[in-house]
Amino acid sequence: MKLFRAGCLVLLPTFSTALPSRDVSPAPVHACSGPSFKQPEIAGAQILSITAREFLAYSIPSIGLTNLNFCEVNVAYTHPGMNDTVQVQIWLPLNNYNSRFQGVGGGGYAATLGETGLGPAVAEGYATAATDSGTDSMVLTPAGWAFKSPGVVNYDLVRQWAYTSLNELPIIGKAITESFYCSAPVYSYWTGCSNGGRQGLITAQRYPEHYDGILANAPAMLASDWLPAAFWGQIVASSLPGPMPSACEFDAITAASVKACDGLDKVMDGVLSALDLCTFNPQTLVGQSFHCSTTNTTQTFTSKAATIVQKIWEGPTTPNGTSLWNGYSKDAAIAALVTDIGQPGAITLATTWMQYFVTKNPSLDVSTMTLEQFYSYFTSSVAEYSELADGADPNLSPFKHAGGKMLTWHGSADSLIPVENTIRYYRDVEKGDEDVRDYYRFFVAQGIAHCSGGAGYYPTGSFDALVQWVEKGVEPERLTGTSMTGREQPLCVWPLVARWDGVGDEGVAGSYSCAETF
Ligand SMILES: *[C@@H]1O[C@H](CO)[C@@H](O)[C@H](O)[C@H]1NC(C)=O
Ligand SMILES: *[C@@H]1O[C@H](CO)[C@@H](O)[C@H](O)[C@H]1NC(C)=O
Ligand SMILES: *[C@@H]1O[C@H](CO)[C@@H](O)[C@H](O)[C@H]1NC(C)=O
Ligand SMILES: [Ca+2]
Repeated sequence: MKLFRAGCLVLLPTFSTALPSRDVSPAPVHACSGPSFKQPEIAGAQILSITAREFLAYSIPSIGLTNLNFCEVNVAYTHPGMNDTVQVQIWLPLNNYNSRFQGVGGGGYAATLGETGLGPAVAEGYATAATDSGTDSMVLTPAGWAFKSPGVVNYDLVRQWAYTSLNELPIIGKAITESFYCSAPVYSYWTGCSNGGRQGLITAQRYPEHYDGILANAPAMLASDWLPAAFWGQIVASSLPGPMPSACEFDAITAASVKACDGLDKVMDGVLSALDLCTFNPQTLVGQSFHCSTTNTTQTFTSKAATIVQKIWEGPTTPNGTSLWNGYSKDAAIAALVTDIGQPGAITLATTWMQYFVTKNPSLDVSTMTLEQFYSYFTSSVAEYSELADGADPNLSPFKHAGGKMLTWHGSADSLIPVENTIRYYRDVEKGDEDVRDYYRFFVAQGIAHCSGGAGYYPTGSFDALVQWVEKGVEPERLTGTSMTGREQPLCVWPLVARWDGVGDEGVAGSYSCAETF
């Protein structure tokens, strides 16, 4: 350790507080070898091992990355008494380090280690880290870690998954980074979507000092409510006579509602941006025919499908009809909420949530759930897990005072986590601090599905906008979204909307202003 410390002093020039540009970033002075890293210190934890190896000219074909050169460090640790093992993986760029640290998040039940998260960050020169939170990396089920013994929830591990691992991740990640480059990172960022969005938000709420900037997209927060709520369509369907309508029929209803409301935002682009103005009633379709391309047949819209869709848009209610939770938007591809029992997606996440965490009965048959049972599971879920796992504390003042900046975008057409969840949270934050936009800004990505996909406008530059805000003080007023066909529209700071100027090219962001109405 002494030799290493001495090495740092000898090899590094004095570090100024200004951000070094890439070409003057310090070359790594530390060998990529596990035993020589300084052990990070974490309260209540014990390091089990630190291993490291160098990767040269490494490729990640699935995300189109090539020629990555980095030192991979794996830190394993435990919390004595918990019988757990947590893995943190850190990638340290060898030749393009930009003096910044980036924590990356997961999806579903996975906190997520792995190259598709770390790769993009290291490609841009970030020292980057992820954690498995001491759980396995199964996205759709917590079966491997939810219980200590059959039917007994491992709350320690749930808490670790929910937030404590997110305190330890940057402590370890930044310590290893500092040890490698002989200097602490100049700026630190978080990026994540879905569970990664929730991880970012809960970090801002509980550990406000860790990051200068947090990008927390389509956050899977409020899990205690929205996971049971995702089951609502199934409950409605089984309360109505007749077979479950086909996915085709649900898709056709979504397409009809987008078509009916497309022009309310004044731009016929196949994207429903004026969510609040759309009053389309699916009952008006009943009896009309539509073409189902998967079966190449002509089918007729049914009243059952129309009722299910309407109720999914309205959101779940108690047995006496009082609203329990918000619904999904009228452009979300909600077929998956009614037809995919056993398939990847919202229903599987909701099913395993109710089996393992709510009823503690992995063989619970959700297909026979009644409205009364649904209501009882919903209320138990909220009672037991909202404090533990929701990540929806609206008090961000510690983050504000720590000088942090946070951005969230959420696709309006999200059919897994309704955009209304984030709107609900942002409203709550704003209620407590009308100056919230000084440090936390929210954007609706019109027509974007869960984290990506959809006919709408994807904000490719959102992370760069966050960096500009943190490092240069450039407040993001709008993000540029690009569709899969190359059309552009701005995403505006919520609640502003992108208003077309009525004359310019509708496919160019410059033809829009951010306004209160369309
Ligand atoms: C500790 O964890 C291991 C592996 O997960 C398990 O085999 C063992 O039974 C656990 N011990 C206790 C005391 O829970
Ligand atoms: C669909 O069905 C129509 C007539 O029923 C037929 O003419 C057409 O070839 C079919 N298309 C495909 C792709 O099978
Ligand atoms: C409906 O149910 C909710 C929740 O159980 C209860 O708070 C409310 O008072 C009920 N309303 C009526 C009209 O019964
Ligand atoms: Ca439109």
